[in-house]
Amino acid sequence: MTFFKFQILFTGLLLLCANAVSAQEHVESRGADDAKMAWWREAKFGMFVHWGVYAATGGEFRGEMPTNSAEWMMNKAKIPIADYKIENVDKFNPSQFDAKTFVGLAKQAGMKYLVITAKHHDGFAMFHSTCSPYNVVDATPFKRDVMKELAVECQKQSIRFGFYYSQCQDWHHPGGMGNNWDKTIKRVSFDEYVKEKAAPEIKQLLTEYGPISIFWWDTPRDMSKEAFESLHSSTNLQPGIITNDRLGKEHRGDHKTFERNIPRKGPVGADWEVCMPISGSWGYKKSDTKFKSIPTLIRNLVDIASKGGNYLLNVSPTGEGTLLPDATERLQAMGQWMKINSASIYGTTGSPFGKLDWGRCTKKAYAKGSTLYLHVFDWPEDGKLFVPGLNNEIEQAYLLDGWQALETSSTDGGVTVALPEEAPDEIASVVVVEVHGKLDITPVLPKPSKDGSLELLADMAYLHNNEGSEDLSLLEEKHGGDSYLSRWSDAEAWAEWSFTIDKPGTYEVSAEVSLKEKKTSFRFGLQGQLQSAEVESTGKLSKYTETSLGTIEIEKAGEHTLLIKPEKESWNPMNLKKIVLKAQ
Ligand code: FHN
Repeated sequence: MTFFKFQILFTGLLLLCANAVSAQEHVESRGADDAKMAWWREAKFGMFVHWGVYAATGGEFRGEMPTNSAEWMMNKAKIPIADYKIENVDKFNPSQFDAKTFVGLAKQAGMKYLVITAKHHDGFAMFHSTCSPYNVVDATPFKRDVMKELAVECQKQSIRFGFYYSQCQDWHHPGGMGNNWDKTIKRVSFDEYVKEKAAPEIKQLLTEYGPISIFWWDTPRDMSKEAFESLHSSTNLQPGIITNDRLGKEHRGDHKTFERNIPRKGPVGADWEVCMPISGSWGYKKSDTKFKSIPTLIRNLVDIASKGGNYLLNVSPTGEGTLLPDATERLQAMGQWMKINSASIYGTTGSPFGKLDWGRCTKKAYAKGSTLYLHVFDWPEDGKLFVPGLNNEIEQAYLLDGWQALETSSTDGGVTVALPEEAPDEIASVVVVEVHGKLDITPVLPKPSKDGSLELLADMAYLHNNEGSEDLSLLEEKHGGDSYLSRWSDAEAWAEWSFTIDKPGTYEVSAEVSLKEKKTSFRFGLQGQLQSAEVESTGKLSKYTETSLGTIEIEKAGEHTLLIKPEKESWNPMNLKKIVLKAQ
């Protein structure tokens, strides 16, 4: 064995021991439910499954393809209950469905939990409901309890199992919400729907399908206290079950949910998850070709983990009960990446750094030190990976793939890791840096350039937008365009930028914005020193102009935060690309 191979082997043995020791000391608490949430925080990556009778026609109705996601076809095409039964329910017979194969795909992808739609808005039960014959066993030619088969198989393959249940919308039951098109319905109250269907079905799901780890509510609507309590109390039937924040508007649940979009930063001190379809539609839609690329999916997983969240990636079984090749090949590719790099995802917490130009960071903090997992998307051509603001003494550094030891050096303002010429993985290569002692990191904030101007870009903002609501989003313009704050319809939502300056003084503030309406007004400035500003229309949202807002006084050098807050009475949504501060 050459010396080099011996070195790798020896380093590898050292690391195994180090990780084995440090893994027992993994210390990071988020509060009261640490014990309950422990497996979920460790898991980081789950499979979401939207499967229903809409898959029988791939979301199509009598030759037409309704808009929106396939599971919404009954609503979007205003399909009467009787016709939905004829075209979808009566045709649902996924003869190729095999729970073992299906759960195996999730496991092989590196997913540790699976959440499936037991009942979606169409009201159809994908389990043998004992309170409504409108279910997969009694009403379709398939006659099998899909939920039961998956529950058993998940247990066999050690995948945590959970249900999605649309507790308010039900386009079949006469008391359910959402069906305003079928005039044959003889309405009853919502409370009767909860009493007759939702509550008993949820109770059945939580008592007849073995250990249920997750209950995923969706599209909350106002309801009576009694209705809420009868739904919420059911979850006590599964001690330790984890629920989301979508049962009721005020109900926090155990974790926040972001949908389709990854927040710029994770909510502080909360558990949260991003759910996202692997393609465009949640349910199988035969016209849906918008499959996300393999690099996008892997980098999404890394990005979300680097912000402290979980990734619930959705797949859409077809009317035959299988996944499209586009989906299986993506899951397999994610599994290949996870086979080598899962240590940098499972059980990690969010990055201690600000924005990193070359990629993302996840970490594991221990009593005696921390392990940093540097996910390098853009491999440096000069072989030098600069980690800004890292002040700790480095115990060791190595590539996660193959354990090749790497040299590090402390340079001004951080640590440089010497990398080999070739990146181990073109999508995301993981460099592991073990540091000694409590993490000591100097935040690297934007600061003025030599000419005294400071650009605060949209993607540097922290958005206060009800944790990821669509009402204020950061959108990345494609093809090298700039990112911009958009869809700012919520006057309660606001943005802030942290920055640092060396020179106190007067700074002119301007903003690059676009606005369709006649004008809009907001307040801007440092915390506690806000002043009003007004912006005139630029004609259309795609036309930006740089507008001076006025000047602010910054009395001392160091870190500051600039805010932009809509004036509620006279706010109109504007897009914003950047704020520029210029020393006077
Ligand atoms: O309306 C549903 C939609 O069909 C899908 O189930 C998503 C998944 O999170 N939830 C609702 C839209 O927010």
